[in-house]
Order: sequence, then C-alpha cells, then structure tokens
Amino acid sequence: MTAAGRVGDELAGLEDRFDSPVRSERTAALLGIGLAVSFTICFLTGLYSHLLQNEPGWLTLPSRPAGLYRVTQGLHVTTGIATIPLLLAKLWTVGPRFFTWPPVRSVAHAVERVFLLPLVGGSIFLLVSGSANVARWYPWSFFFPTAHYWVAWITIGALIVHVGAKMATTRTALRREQAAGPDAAERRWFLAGVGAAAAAFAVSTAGGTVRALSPISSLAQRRAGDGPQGIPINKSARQAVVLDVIEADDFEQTYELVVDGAVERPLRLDLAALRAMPQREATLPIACVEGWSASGRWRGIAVRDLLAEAGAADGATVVVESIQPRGLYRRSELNPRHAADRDTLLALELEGQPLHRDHGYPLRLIGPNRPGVMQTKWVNRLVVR
Ligand SMILES: Nc1nc2c(c(=O)[nH]1)N[C@H]1C(S)=C(S)[C@@H](COP(=O)(O)O)O[C@H]1N2
Ligand SMILES: [Mo]
Repeated sequence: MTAAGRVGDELAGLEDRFDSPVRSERTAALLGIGLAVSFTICFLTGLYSHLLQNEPGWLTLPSRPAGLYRVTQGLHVTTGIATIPLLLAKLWTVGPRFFTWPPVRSVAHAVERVFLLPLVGGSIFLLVSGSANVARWYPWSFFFPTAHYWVAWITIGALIVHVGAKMATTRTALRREQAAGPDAAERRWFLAGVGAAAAAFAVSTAGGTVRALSPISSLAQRRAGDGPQGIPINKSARQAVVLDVIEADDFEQTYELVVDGAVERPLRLDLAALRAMPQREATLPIACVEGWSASGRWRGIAVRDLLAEAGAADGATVVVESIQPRGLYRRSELNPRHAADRDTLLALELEGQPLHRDHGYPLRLIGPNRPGVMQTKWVNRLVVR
C-alpha cells in the first residue's frame, strides 16, 4: 500500500469516531494551518520584542524604521487575541481524538501524542497569560515576560514537531474531494463562524494601534486620544511614587540632570540650562508592549548632543535613570545606535506644552523604534558606558 493510501485509511478510521460532520480531518487541517500562521507571527514578533528589551552582546538592533516596533507589537497582540477562537475551535474539532482507544498505536504515534502536552498546554498558557497581561490583570507570582518567552520556545518547538507529523495527513485531507451536501455546508458555516470570531477579536483590540478602529475596539484598554496631551498613560506619577518629589515647591530650582560615567566632562544641568540648549522636535510613537500605541510631537534635547557636550566616545552605550525610586522600569539602556540617533530625545515638551507629570515631567526619554517600557519617564541621570 502506498503512504498516501495508508494515510487515507487512517483518516477513514478516525472519521468514524467523529460525532459531528464539522469535526472532520479537513476542518482540523484548515484550523491547523491558521494556527501555524498565527503562532509563527506571534513567535517572530515576540522574539523581536524580547531582543529589543534584552539585547545580547553580539547584537545591536537598529533604531529605524521609527515606527517598526509599533507595527510588530500591535501585530503580536492583535494576532494573539485573534488566535483564541481559532484554538478553541481546533480543540473542539479534535477533542474526541484526545480519548482515542488504544491511546497509542505505534512509536511514532506515541511520540506525536507526547508532544501534544507542550503544544496544547503551551498554547493555552501563552494565550491566557498574554490576554491577562494586556488586560493588566496579574493573578500570578511569576515574571510574565520571562515565562511567556520561554513557554513560547517550548510551544514553537512542539508546533514544529506537530506540523512535521501532520504534514501528510493535512495534505491528503485538503486534496481529497469534498463531498457536496449538508455536511460540507455545515463545515463551511462552522469555519466561516470561526473566521468571523477571529476577525471580531482582532478588531476588538486593534484599536489600540489603529486609530480608525478605536471606536469599535471594545477590548483595547488604551486608545490614541485618551489621556493628557492626547496620549494614554501607562504608569502615573503617583503610581511610580515620584509625585512628592516633582510637586515639591523647590523642585523647579533644585532639579538637575546628571550626565556621567565614561565621559571627559561630567554635566549637571538644571532646567534653565536644559531649556537653553538647542531643541529638536520629532513625531514618535509610544508603543507599549501591551499592544497600544499613540503618536505624539515631542520636543527636547537630542541625547547625542548631550553626549557630544560631555565628551563621550563614539559608540557609547547609555543607561537612562529615573527619579522613580524603585521598579524595573526606572531605568533603560540605549544601545549605540539608539544613543546616536538624531531623534532619540530627552523631551521637555509634548504637543507644544511642558510634559504632563504623568508623561514624565520634567524630562523623559523618547526615541524611535523602542518598546514603551524603554521610554523612561522622570529622567534625572545618564550614565555613559
Ligand atoms: N520611570 C518610568 N518610566 C516609564 C514607565 C515606568 O513605569 N517608570 N513605564 C513605561 C511604559 S510600560 C510605557 S508604555 C511608557 C508609557 O508612557 P506614557 O505613560 O507617557 O504614555 O512609559 C514607560 N516609561
Ligand atoms: Mo508599556
């Protein structure tokens, strides 16, 4: 018997056990292709986000195009949310097969089944933890980015094994002529419904990135246009515990930006000195890892001008620190390409006005192609390395 013939027999045998005509090999194959595509998009965009935030020594990611991260992270979150109905439909379609008897038919079948645990478990973990994070609900004690990242590797590995194991079955299922009639029609309606649900889920969150969709985006937790100066707030000055400092009576007089580390001339610049420096304007987005993004017109001092004034060597890495006393996001790093970009600014103004306290008054980092968590607010120190 040919390989295709064997697969065909196996299909016929399996299909006998399905209780609904919708639970066919063809439905499973089509949903599987959809899931393979969506998981690949999520994996690649997630990997990019991870590398930007945890750059290994051998890599210096570019600061351009300025809006790239906005697109990749919007795609990551939107695709992930749209995957929820796809995964539910797939699990429902193949559900009876988790309980086939005998549970294992051959060594190959056993291996294939063992990989279902990390595949299904990992997929569910990624979608649940990702959605919870976007909804800003943290019911767990692990550090979300690390867990999400490592489970993604496990899941994508299991997915590659699964795709390899199912390639022949999928091909046969898709090539086989579809019997016309009520079953085929029912199948088409089911798939159309799943597609519509995925589209609805995508639209419900894409408004965090695509302004035109914002009015109908019920799940988008931040929207362009919301918040002071037209940009949503992630963490407020009160939440970051900087309010007492920046609202103190003598703050305007006592605030200083320090530039030190590997420089020839360490700098201490008060607000008057900062305002007297050449200012640069750039339109750049805040692109949060949680998927929302909003573009603003920022004005301030180019980091590279400060580095030149302090006499930093070319190719310097810069650590940007905040007045904020505690927390992971009180500092971020500018790799040499970001530090040297003419539009990487320490902004004093947004939309022609001094920064709102929640946007990082008096001074915040804003640069092209950076995750929101790396756009440090309430900056008071640059350490050059
Ligand atoms: N010091 C400090 N800067 C910070 C944060 C923070 O918690 N502390 N949050 C970051 C995150 S996650 C985002 S998305 C942006 C949001 O900037 P915005 O509140 O001005 O929109 O600020 C970033 N800068
Ligand atoms: Mo963020």
